[in-house]
Amino acid sequence: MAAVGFISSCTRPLVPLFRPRLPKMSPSQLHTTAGCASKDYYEVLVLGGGTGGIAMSARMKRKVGAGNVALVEPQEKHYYQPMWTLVGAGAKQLSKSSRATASVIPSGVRWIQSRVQKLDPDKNCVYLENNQKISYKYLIIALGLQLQYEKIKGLPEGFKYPKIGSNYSIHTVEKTWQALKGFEEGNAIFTFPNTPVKCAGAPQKIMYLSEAYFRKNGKRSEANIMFNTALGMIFGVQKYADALLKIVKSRDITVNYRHNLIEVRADKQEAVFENLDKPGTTEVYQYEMLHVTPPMGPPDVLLNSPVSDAAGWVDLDKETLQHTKYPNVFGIGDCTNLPTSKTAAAVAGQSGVLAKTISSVMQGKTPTKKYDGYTSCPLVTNYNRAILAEFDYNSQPLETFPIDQSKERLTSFHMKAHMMPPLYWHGLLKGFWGGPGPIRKLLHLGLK
Ligand code: FAD
Ligand code: UQ1
Repeated sequence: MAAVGFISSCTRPLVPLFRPRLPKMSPSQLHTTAGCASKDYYEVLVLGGGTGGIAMSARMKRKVGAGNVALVEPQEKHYYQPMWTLVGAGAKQLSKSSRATASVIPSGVRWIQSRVQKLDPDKNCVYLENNQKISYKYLIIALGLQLQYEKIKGLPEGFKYPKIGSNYSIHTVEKTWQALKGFEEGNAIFTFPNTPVKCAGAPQKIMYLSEAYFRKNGKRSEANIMFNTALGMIFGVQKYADALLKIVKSRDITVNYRHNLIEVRADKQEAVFENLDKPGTTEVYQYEMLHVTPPMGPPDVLLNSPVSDAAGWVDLDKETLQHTKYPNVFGIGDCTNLPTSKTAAAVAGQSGVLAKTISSVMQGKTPTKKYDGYTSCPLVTNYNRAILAEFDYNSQPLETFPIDQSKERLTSFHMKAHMMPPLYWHGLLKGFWGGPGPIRKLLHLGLK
């Protein structure tokens, strides 16, 4: 729990004239609250220390200076989630995907290690655990989304059994690799739920990797591979959907559309799907391997919150990322209702625009910079190939490189597996990477 002091109202408290001299601290200690003088008002308060929260803390610290930005995040570790696709396929180690939260919080940004319980934007404050109140001038909400395994009957307890895994959670991603390695013969089933998800390509990336693994290990003829998706299409952008449909056909993968996982009987290795086109009808599939993509939704704290829309997502202007009702409130990433695909690449594009929006608001100007919905999904299709999907709010391709990115390429795989992690840790999280827009413009100079 953070040792941040209490004030009785949400108005700005007096700054103490004297603070005790603090002993020299290591970088990680600098971010802990223990032993540090505490405040309960910040010029910028950031909720959530994932991709968007850390990136925006770094940008805001540069803007308003050390000591004026605080970040609320309960977890000791920060994860580079995009690596989990490769962890589930046995190509990377889980330990390589994490760093101590203290080490990714920019110096000069105060880490309040707690959980937001309530937002009160009419009074410019939030409440944390133990009813601790923190006030702000500007608020950035970056709370991510919530995994809802419990919405599937038999989960999460079914993960105690073998043959089932899920790349979406730190607790289950290594089980995917166990299931893949232990595959003997039968159905290998990959699911996609009936809710918005983060990285909408990830549910099928692990399927292509599994197919390649079976081929490499002489198991392919024993495997009946199925993509059971609640959606009615394989991917939301026509250009990449066409490429993926060719791949599933050539690799003899069955796609069952409008099939929504509702129950797992892990003791019997059975998965139950509802057919969304025939309400009330269910189909039971025996599995030898099951990869579950769970239903997802907004974090509990946002449900019925004044900052959220009816579904619970933070309600933003889709171009400026400013809140539709509270002009000093902003949002970024998976917790928002921005109508684009939820990815770290989208967070990168949003972070550059949001920094400009906040700058304008701070100067009393109308924000002019516009987010175009940029998002990207490197669709890994093999242990050395990927399709690099990049697109905008209109589901139109917005490709960085002047080549056909819908082709499976070694270069796209290298970019995903080897270039993205350093770009994430040293560019995006430090507030220097706002997406590939400038590179795209440069590479397309002179092209139509
Ligand atoms: P997060 O990074 O999830 O951060 C949310 C933070 O809020 C967390 O740290 C959480 O602890 C904190 N929090 C939650 N509730 C509270 C609370 N009440 N109080 C305080 N803090 C709270 N993206 C890509 O661009 N490319 C990819 O290839 C890619 N692949 C992916 C593969 C997988 C398997 C997964 C799981 C994700 C992938 N993504 C990919 C998606 C990407 O990781 C996310 O979209 C991105 O991390 C979202 O950032 P965020 O800041 O919105 O949320
Ligand atoms: C990206 O910017 C990003 O965030 C750092 C990702 O998340 C890890 C991505 O997966 C991708 C593809 C991008 C976009 C970057 C380029 C160079 C196309």
